[in-house]
Amino acid sequence: MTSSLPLPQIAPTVARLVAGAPVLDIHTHLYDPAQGEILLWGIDEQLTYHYLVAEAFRCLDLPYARFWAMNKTEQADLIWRTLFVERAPVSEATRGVVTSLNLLGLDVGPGELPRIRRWFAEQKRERFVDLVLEKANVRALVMTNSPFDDLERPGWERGFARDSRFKAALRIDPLLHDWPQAVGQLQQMGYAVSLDFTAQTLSEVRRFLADWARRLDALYVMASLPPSYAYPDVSAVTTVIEKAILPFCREHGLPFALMPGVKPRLINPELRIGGHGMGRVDLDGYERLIGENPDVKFLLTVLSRENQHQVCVMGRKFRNLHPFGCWWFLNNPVIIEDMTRMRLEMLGLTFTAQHSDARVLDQLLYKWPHFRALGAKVLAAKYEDTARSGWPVTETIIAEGVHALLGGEFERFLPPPKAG
Ligand code: HDL
Ligand code: ZN
Repeated sequence: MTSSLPLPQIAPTVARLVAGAPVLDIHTHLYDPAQGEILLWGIDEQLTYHYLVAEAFRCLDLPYARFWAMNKTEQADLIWRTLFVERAPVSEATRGVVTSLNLLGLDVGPGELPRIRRWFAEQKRERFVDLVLEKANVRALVMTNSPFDDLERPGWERGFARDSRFKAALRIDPLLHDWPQAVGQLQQMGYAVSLDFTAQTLSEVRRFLADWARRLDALYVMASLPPSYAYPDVSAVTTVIEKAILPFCREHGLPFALMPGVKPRLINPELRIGGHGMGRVDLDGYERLIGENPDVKFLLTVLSRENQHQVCVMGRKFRNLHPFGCWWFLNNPVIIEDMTRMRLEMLGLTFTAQHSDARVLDQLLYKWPHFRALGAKVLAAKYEDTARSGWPVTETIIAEGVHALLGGEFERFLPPPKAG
């Protein structure tokens, strides 16, 4: 064991260890390179990320339809001009583009877009995947894989050689958000389901979950939920959770990842996938759901800042609950610092501090560096507090804590895989 560090050595040691720690990124919208074009990468995909589209429209009188009629390059040009040339990239998402380009060693400035595009045009996707994962120091990541996605499903049905760095998660939102639509798709996939929740329908939904969890080798089952959902109610959501998802998770030993707080209907449909809103959640129902199923493991990330303290209290009550990440509208420095410090002070090292939610591969080159700087700052303060209280803080202790927060605790939380 290394000797305890003098107080002034703690912050630099934390900074070095956080900067150098390989990350397991437990929630992304990236895809295995073998899945082809749905794995997004490159400057034009970065610039047309829905966060930036939404921010650009704040500065434009352009009719939305005119923007959507443009091709990807034209959209990216407009966003670059609007958010990077006519204004400084101060927001988290615009600053992220700068960070990622800088980490790739590219000169960044208002007039640099043509040269940046030429650099990307020379890159090969497979090599770029290795380059980004290496520079971002991401040892593995978890995708968001939906059998209900007509673009993604055929590749899984054909099968492909997996890249072991790209783990899978079974995303099943339509089962909860739009049961009639899900029934139609399940029937087309060969499952004998009907709109009524008969014993056969529920058994067939469980078979669907088992088939796809096996096909994906999924680490967990995942769904987002509206702020209005309050377990238990008389809706289809509760029936599907209680009669299909929980029995499946219990039988197959997979965690159920809950993501409450997203409004199901777009609050501005003109922005397309950038049009979602958020709301504060009544977490009391989730306390019941998690507390009444101690033999099921739950991952939880909630979209509203106002909910974060209660999530920490829930984490203290239920050992089958693993809070994770600073999700979506929370992924901003001012909130990340607050959430991470509160979690450390209430949960110790028993949570996953961040996930990238990256949709474009290049985003790993900003979401992780931005978090590492903040995480190091907060973690150093906590280890200094521990040292001031008299505990011998060593480099080994810090390295173990950093590993826990960046994927190690998630791996410890995952139940051992069950046969079959
Ligand atoms: O539901 C989710 O997983 C969210 O992360 C959405 O995909 C959202 O559009 C997003 O990309 N957030 O970062
Ligand atoms: Zn996501």
